[in-house]
Order: sequence, then C-alpha cells, then structure tokens
Amino acid sequence: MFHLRTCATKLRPLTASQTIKTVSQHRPATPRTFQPIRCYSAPVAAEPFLSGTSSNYVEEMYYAWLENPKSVHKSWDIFFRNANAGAAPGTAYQSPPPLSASLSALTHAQALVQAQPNVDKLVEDHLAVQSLVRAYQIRGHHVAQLDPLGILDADLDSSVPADIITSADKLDLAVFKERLRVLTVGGFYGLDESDLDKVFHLPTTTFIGGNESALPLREIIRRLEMAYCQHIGVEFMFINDLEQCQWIRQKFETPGIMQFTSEEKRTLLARLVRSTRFEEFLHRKWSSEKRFGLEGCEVLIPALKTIIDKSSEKGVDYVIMGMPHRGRLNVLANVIRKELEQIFCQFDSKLEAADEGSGDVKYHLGMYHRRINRVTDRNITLSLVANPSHLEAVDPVVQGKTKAEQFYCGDIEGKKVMSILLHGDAAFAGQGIVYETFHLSDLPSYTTHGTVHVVVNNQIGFTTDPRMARSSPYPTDVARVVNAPIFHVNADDPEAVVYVCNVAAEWRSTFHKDVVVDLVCYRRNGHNEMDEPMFTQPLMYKQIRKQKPVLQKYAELLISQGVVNQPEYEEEIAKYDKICEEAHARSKDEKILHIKHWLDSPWPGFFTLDGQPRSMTCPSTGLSEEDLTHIGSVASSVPVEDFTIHGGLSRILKTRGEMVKTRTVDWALAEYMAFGSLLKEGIHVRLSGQDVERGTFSHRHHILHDQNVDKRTCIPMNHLWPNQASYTVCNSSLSEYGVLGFELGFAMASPNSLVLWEAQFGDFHNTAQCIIDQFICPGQAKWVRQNGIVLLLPHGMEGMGPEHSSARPERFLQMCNDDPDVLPKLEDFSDVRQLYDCNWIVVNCSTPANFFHVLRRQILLPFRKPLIIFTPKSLLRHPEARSGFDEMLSGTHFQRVIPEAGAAAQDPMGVRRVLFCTGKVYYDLTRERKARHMEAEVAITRVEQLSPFPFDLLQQEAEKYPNAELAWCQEEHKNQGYYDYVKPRLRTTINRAKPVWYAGRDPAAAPATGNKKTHVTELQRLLDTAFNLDAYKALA
Ligand SMILES: Cc1ncc(C[n+]2csc(CCOP(=O)(O)OP(=O)(O)O)c2C)c(N)n1
Ligand SMILES: [Mg+2]
Repeated sequence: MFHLRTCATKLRPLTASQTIKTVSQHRPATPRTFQPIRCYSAPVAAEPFLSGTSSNYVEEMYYAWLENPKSVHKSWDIFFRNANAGAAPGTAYQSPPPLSASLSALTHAQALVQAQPNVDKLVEDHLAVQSLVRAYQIRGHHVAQLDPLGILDADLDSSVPADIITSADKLDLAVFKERLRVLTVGGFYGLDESDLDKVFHLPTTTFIGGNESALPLREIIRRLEMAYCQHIGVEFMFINDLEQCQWIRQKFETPGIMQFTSEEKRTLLARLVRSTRFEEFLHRKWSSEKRFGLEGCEVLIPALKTIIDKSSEKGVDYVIMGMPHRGRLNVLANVIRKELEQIFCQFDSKLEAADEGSGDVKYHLGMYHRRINRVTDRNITLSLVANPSHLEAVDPVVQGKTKAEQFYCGDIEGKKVMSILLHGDAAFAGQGIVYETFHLSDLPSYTTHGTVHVVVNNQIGFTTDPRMARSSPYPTDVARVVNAPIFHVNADDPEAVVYVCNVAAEWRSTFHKDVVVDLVCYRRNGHNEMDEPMFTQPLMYKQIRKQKPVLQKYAELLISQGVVNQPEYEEEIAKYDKICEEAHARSKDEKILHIKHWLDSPWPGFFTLDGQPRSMTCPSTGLSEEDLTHIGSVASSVPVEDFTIHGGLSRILKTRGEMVKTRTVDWALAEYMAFGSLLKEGIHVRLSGQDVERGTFSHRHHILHDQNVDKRTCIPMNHLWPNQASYTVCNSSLSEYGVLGFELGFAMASPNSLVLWEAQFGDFHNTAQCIIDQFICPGQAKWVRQNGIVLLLPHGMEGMGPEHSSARPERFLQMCNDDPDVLPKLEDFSDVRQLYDCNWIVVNCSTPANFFHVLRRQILLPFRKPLIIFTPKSLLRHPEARSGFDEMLSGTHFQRVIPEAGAAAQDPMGVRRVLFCTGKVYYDLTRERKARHMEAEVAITRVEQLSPFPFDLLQQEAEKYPNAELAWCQEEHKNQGYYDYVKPRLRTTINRAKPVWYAGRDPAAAPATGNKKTHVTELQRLLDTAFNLDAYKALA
C-alpha cells in the first residue's frame, strides 16, 4: 500500500485538484515500500503522549503545521510552537479553546502553559473524525437512498452500519439525534453532542472540505452524507490503489461538484422524452407484442448516451456493445439510431424473410452504425452484438470483438475502441460467465483496457425476488474481484445517473480498467408486456402503480427551476411522437424483412456488394518447397542471439530440423507450416486456450523461454518473413466458456485472420457448450453473420479414463445441418458449394498434411465457416503419423476422404470388406490388418471430413468394391462417436443397397473405461470384429 506518511510534502493539506496531482506524481514506478521517516524535531518527538496510533496522527499534524501553521487547529499551533521553543516534554500542550471562544479565551488558554493537558481526548477526537470519514467512504453506500420505490434496500440489508452517523430518514431529526447519541456518548467514537460544533482538521484522504482544511464536525457529517448517502452509493474502498481511490473521492466528495448547466438539463430531458415516448409508441401500436420494454429504467438511454459522449470526447471512435433483452429496441432506436421503420417493420408478422436461415426475434438482433456524435462532432461507430436468449453469454464475445478491433487499428491502449456491457441484476449476479469475463479483463492478450458495465437493476428477475436470487449484498459484487469501482445510483434521479456515467467514462479513459454503473430502478410492467407481475410481487407493484414516471418527475423539476416551460416540454414530446408516426407510416412500405440489415460485424470488401462470396472455388492449399523449407528451418531454430533454451527443447528442435531435411512433417510441424504460410499472406493467426503456447502434450513450443533470463521469450513464428502478419499465441485463463466466447468474438471482427481455440482436452468444451450451441452452430442461420473460428479438440481413446478421452464428436455431428437422407446431385457436385451450405465443418484428420491443408483451406475459402477439428494426442508422436512435403506442395489439397491405396485397391473385386473409419483408429486397423495378412481382403477408407459428408467420394469408394461388405469402425462407444451420423448417410450414399455394419465398442454411459486392461480388451474386441469376415453373417 502506498503510505501517506512517507514524507512531509505528502502531509501538506491539499486542495482537491492538488491532491490528485500530487499523489499521482509521487506514485513510485518501482515497488512501493514504506520507509518511515521520523524527522520531526526532538522536543516534539519526546512528548509522552507520542506513542502508537496517536503518534502517527500527531506526526501528520506536525508536518501540516510546518507547512502552514494556520492549517492546524489553534491548540496544535500553540503546542508545536511551545515544543519548538524548547518547552519540556509534557509542558508544551495547552488544552484547546472552545470553538465559540473569543480571542480573550484563546489568550487565556495560551497563558496556561503549565496546565495539565487533555491531549488524549484531543487526539482521540481527531482520530474519531478520521474514522468517521473513512466509515462513510467504505459504508456510506449502504444507507444511500438508491431505491426509487423506497421500499427495498439495494444491498438487501435494512440496517445502518454501526459506525455511520446518519438516519435512514434524513428529515427525521429525532431519529438522527438518537442515533448520534448512541454512537457518541460512550459509544463508538467517543465524541459527544457538544463536539458537533468543534472544528476538526480534515485528513488528506477526503475532499469534503473543498478549499477548507478544517470543518466543524456537524458540517463534516453533513458533507459526508451529501457525498455518500444521497442518490449515489459509491463502492470503491476495496481498490488497492491510493491514486484511484483519491480520484474517486475527489469526484464524489468535492462540494458542489455535481452541477448541470441549463443546456445539459434540457438535453437530458430531451433524451428522457425519446426513451419514454418510444416505449409508449410501441405500446400504443402493438400492445400485445413482447418487447421487454424499458419502463421503469428509461434513464438507461441518457445514461448510455452520456457514456458514449464522454468517451467520444476522450478519443474513442468505436463502441461495441452487448446487452440483454430489456430495453434493447429502445437502445437500437435511440442510442445506436437504427432507422425506426426498420424496427417497426419487425413487428409486422406478415413480412416475409429475405434471407436464408432461421433469422431471430427482434430483441436479439445486432446492429452496426457509423454516424456523427452530435455532442462532440466526431465520427463514432456503434455496434450492438447479436445475442441469444442466454443471458450474459454475449459478454466474452463482445470483449473478443473489441480486442480484435483494437488489434486491427493498432489501438494498443484501448484509446479508440471500447466496449460497453449491459446486464440485468439477476443475470449479472447469477451467471458464472460474468465472472469468467471479468477475469479476462486484465490479461495481456485479452484485455480491452476497461469496459463500462451498466446494470439495469430493476430489483427483480422475471418473477424472482433478489433475496431469493443472490447471496451477495448487491448484484454487482462480482466486479469487486477485479477492483472495479461500482457506482450505485437511484435511476429516478436522472442528473445523478448522468453524473455517475460521466465519471464512469472518465474512469475508463483515465485508468483503462473496468467500472460498473448500477442503475437501481424498477420494472413498471411484468417481465414482458404479457406478464402479470401482481401474481408474485403484489406489494412492489402496488407501489409501482403509484410511482410517477421519471420523465414526468424530471420535467416538473425543470419547469419549477425555470429551465424549460410547459409548452416547450410538450413540444419536445410532440416532435418525437411525430418522428415515430412518420417512421411507422414508412415502415408499411417495407415488403420484405432483411436480417442482413441487422449485421453487427460487416466485412467490407470480403463479399460482393449484395453480400455473396466472390467465387465458389478454393485454390490449392499447398505451398512451394522453399516456403516449406524456410518455415521448417525457423521452426527448428532459435532466431535471436544469446538465447539459451532448455536442453530438452534443443533436442525437439533438432528432431524438427532433421524432419525438414528428410522433407517430412509431424503434427506440430504441419501446424507450423500452416500458420507460418498464412502469416506470410498477411493473415493474422491467433491461437488461444489453456497452455497452448507449449501445448498440453508438450509438442508445440511456440514460445521459447530463455533459461537464464526471467520472462525473456522468443516467438520464432514472428521471425518468419519481413512483412508478415503477426502471430499471437496465448495461454488463457482457466476458462472455456469465457475464452471460447472471446475467440469467437475475435474471429467475428475480420475474415482475414485465423482464430483458433484449443481445448486442453476435447471434453472440456462442454463447459463452453452455450457458445457452441447458441453462437457457433447456428450463428449464421440466426444472424447472417459468418465466422471462421477453429476449435482444436484433442480426442482419442487412449486408456486415460472416462475423462480426457472423448471430445464428444456425436454432439457436433448431431448439430450438422446436412440431410442424412438426401443424396446431393452428384453430376454438378461442388465440394465448395457444399461447404458454403453447411453450418460448420467437422473433420478428424489422420495425417499431418491433411491437418495442414484444412487449416489453410479455412482462409482460402471465399467464405467463412466454423471448423471443428478432433485433434490427436498419441498420434502427435506416432512414427507413422508423418507426412511428406510432397503431400503439401503447390497443387495439393485437403483430402475429404483418403481412399484405400494398398493391395486391396489394386484388386478391388477381391475385397471382402471395406472398413470406413476416421482418425486414430486407422493406425490400429492397419497394424491389425498387417498382422493378420488381410491387406488384399480388407480395404480401409478414411473419412477425414465428416461434415459436410463427402457423399460423392464415398459413393465412388463404395462402388469400387462391389463384392465387399461395408462396415463403420470406430474406437468410441456405439452411442457415441460418429456411427449415428455416418450410418444413415453411408446408406443414402449407396442407395440403401447394402447394410452398413458396426465394429466398435458397445454402448456405454461413460465415454471410456478407467481400467487400462479393460481398455486394451475392448480395443482388441473391436479389432477382432473388424477383421472377422464372418462377424456379420448371423446378422445378415
Ligand atoms: C442463461 C439464461 N437462463 C434463463 C433465462 C430465462 N430468463 C429470461 S429473462 C430472465 C430474468 C432476467 O432477470 P434480470 O437479469 O434481472 O433481467 P430483467 O429481465 O429483470 O431486466 C430469465 C430467468 C435466460 N434468458 N438465460
Ligand atoms: Mg432484473
């Protein structure tokens, strides 16, 4: 902790602005250590009462006195003068004169040099006042009047903290006095009522004095109440940074700091008019339509606009937002400024959809809009990211997109691009993804340099009371883990809201850290407009029925202040109503609904003007021999001077070098070739996930660590070519949901990057299932938004037990949209067209070369699709799982199917069985076939691309062996793996002419056995079935 009492300059009483400057100037760059400098003069130091806490206090007084004798209380002045003049210890002190004392009383006090001092009481009183100030700073928010309804406690606790002198009802003087009596006379602080008019020196950790350095206690309490117990509750004292705490104190404690000009008040009123009348308009026109209206939190619109205005003023020109259902249409209309007719026509149930895919309901769609910010006159781009119903799931996606936009425009400090995340109170407290997202906020490869979070805290979740929905006092407590300040504010006080939002935006631009604005409001209607809230919240809703809308309250206030008059106010309303009516009339001209008008991330230049791919072909994904050799040589070297790597790594690099010499690659090298070549073509590559830098299986080693210099690293991939794109490889936090969401968002920003997320083991993807189910699988269908994210999912039955074995291929395959029963027209079949039509690509490569090709194809395709790759574990080091350069040279392609090429293929008529398989089991099958000398009788065909299903190639393969039985072989259990997906498609391929048999493990609940021996027995049994040519006789 930065310590205040380190030198005299820091003890000088400061004005508000001075303090901020001084503290930040004196903040040491190196680790902050406290060096007690005890330099006050000997006579003072020798005073008997200078011990423990009081000595610190006296020391502070002494330095303040040295700076300016008038800055301390008169009694201290006398004491220090006496002490400095050489008074003996114990004789320098004079008891302080009463505050109302006349000059003669003071003179009298000075004369009593020898009188017995009451020093302890004086010191204790000052310490008590210091504690009191601190109590308000820490706990004042607990008594702030945050609930507009006045019936609930925002912190779910109706008690008043024991160390705060206040009353719940400020007008009730009797309650106030009683509380003061309990806390003072013999109570907490040892002050008594007569102390209220005594003047106390203010510590430098408060700004309530304004230009005064001392105030009467009564005034101190009043000002603390003004700062901390009105309509704003500030939670910040957990922040471990003095500069930041001082900054916040200054923003909320400085007397009179919350001032608004008439112009600002009128703007605020106009924004409230828009927000309120928009909902009213929708209600009038479509009273029975769900819209999740904002009524009860109309102030959200001015709040967001304030954050955007202030951020724009500070240099931000791109704001990316994520938000749930509540008030979304209002935000689209009045913050993003989507054309109203586009919103209104969404309510027309008869309009046909223009785009392919499912589309989505209006309160989930995204938006992208560039316009001039009228307040700052600067260009601003606003993007609202489309989201599923799953609350908070969009949070990491927004962060990933924001990071990417920052990356592409070189905004390394987040000065130009920022994110705003909106939350509901129940979801913010309940959803774990909020926590995961917060934990990304300060990580170098994931930070967006501060997010402004805004909580629409209507104190209810659907029908659930907050007391049943969370265990924390506030719904926002999760933000405390990252030291984000939290500003609770009563949403019925629009000026307090706007003030807080300004501070939040300034905080973000000053410290580049997260901040939370908690709009404590209410929900005027049910959860949606059809719901009856009185079933479950009768008392709350009785109160809500009586509650005057905020617009009306604020208009009355401004009229009473003479800022606007009634006709002006009515005119503002009429003006906006007219805008809505006209837009409504225009919306009737819309004949067709275009989801693509709701795109949150357009990719200019990538598609044709009407949004189509520029071609339906894919060039060769091979590389020149020189490029392969060059990448291979960098991958096997240390491209910087004087860099000592680990001996074990030297051996790995040496092996890589030898492979390059023999023109072969293993898995790691194939990946290197794919990434390195894309970087040359200007494609940014980003690989993220747990321990990906080294690789869970210690095969990758993309970051080299100097063994002699701490934190000195080298990324050879960034030393490949002179003008290459940059490569990011980053170990993530231990999160799947958050990190996969983040990478999906990163991939959303541009088609010109290869973004990969690797699960530590494939089965861990299920903690990110929401991102897979709601975004990756159906994203394009719902939001016409393409995404080329790649999931690397280590998969394979290797005797490691039920966990770590299966990446659950069956789940991904079950969600593929290709029809199992319809054979595509094979005359004009196009594999690229098939890829274009699918929702995602699922592959399981059996060779490094194919892995290399599929990664490159991902970028060389003229469109983007998510790619799911089941990646190997033991195959990473399998001596046969190698590929030659020849398989990767220019002209070569990804092989969707790798047909049998051995003896069986030479004499197809003699083949008795074709085993179709995918992935690692191929190597078990070939080994077994060889051992049984069955190469001529059994053909083994590898399906490398499972989805979209290679009907065309498999038909050729099946037809090639007319006398053979067909079987699907997998190492996974029968109810898992690929069987259920492949079987009907294979049957369709052969026109159901033959059965498709099964060779694999029996159905099971767990993905794999925990017993090594059982594992081996199971494997042998499936191999026996695969090569027993009589196995299916009885079944035929
Ligand atoms: C992950 C998830 N679980 C459940 C729901 C169903 N649901 C929709 S809204 C809602 C209540 C949300 O309350 P809150 O976050 O306070 O937002 P409010 O509707 O009050 O604005 C629930 C439970 C959901 N949409 N997402
Ligand atoms: Mg709520």
